Amino acid sequence: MTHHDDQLVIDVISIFPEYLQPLDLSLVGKAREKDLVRVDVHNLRDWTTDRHRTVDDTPYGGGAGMVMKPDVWGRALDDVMQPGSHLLIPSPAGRVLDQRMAEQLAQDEHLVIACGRYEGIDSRVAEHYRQAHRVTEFSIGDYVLNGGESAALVLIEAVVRLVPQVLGNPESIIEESHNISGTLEAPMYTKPPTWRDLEVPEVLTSGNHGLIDDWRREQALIRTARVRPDLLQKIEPERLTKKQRELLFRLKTEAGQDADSPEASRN
Ligand code: JF8
Repeated sequence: MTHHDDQLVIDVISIFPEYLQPLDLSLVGKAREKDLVRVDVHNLRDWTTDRHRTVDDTPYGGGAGMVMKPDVWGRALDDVMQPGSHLLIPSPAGRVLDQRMAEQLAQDEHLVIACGRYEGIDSRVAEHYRQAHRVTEFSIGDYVLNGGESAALVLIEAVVRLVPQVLGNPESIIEESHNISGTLEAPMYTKPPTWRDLEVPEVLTSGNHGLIDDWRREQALIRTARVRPDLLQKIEPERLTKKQRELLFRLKTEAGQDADSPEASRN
């Protein structure tokens, strides 16, 4: 298959390449079939040199668990990294992945994701590649995983859906960027209009798109205040209507008082 200069290329290196099989499916799988993105998964053990294909060793300074050997990672990365490559290392100590970071990564030409296991990769690997490349340690959230593979899956899905032409339906992208007011989305409903005695909010069946738009913006703000009061502070009031700005001000005042109330974990 041919390679274009504009195509995003993602190389993933892992001792569990089978863990990345979901990348053959769904949105990412289709983007790969259409050659909108190239994703190559490599087995780190291909770069071992000993009979047992060893990738780990005991930590200097002692402690529980094992650390991944820098020499094996060095051979793998020397083969895979190109002059403009961006090296990404999943780590619980990394910068937390957010939409802004995904948007920036979607602009890159070559991402290399180094998935560690055990207690992680010898710290000199990141230090070494930082001398000639961009190196970003990233986390997908404040909880403990056993390795970087699931974080790589999350990052790849977040990035690949932003590559032009991948999301066949540009309306949903426009709708999202429309929603960079920074709120969560309003609740959504489909048919039937009554389900187990629960009704769809009447405004949504009114056909009045002005009213529907207002209602959704209001619900989005209320929901954000309830579930993610931390996001309220990041909303840009310039992007809101006068009515929304007034609601935001009220919600902020209330959130300031009980951001930790049981209400905050409801919905
Ligand atoms: C790991 C390698 C992670 N949000 C996150 N929690 N834990 C991890 C993570 C990443 C890499 C390794 N253990 C060994 C945990 C991310 N990203």
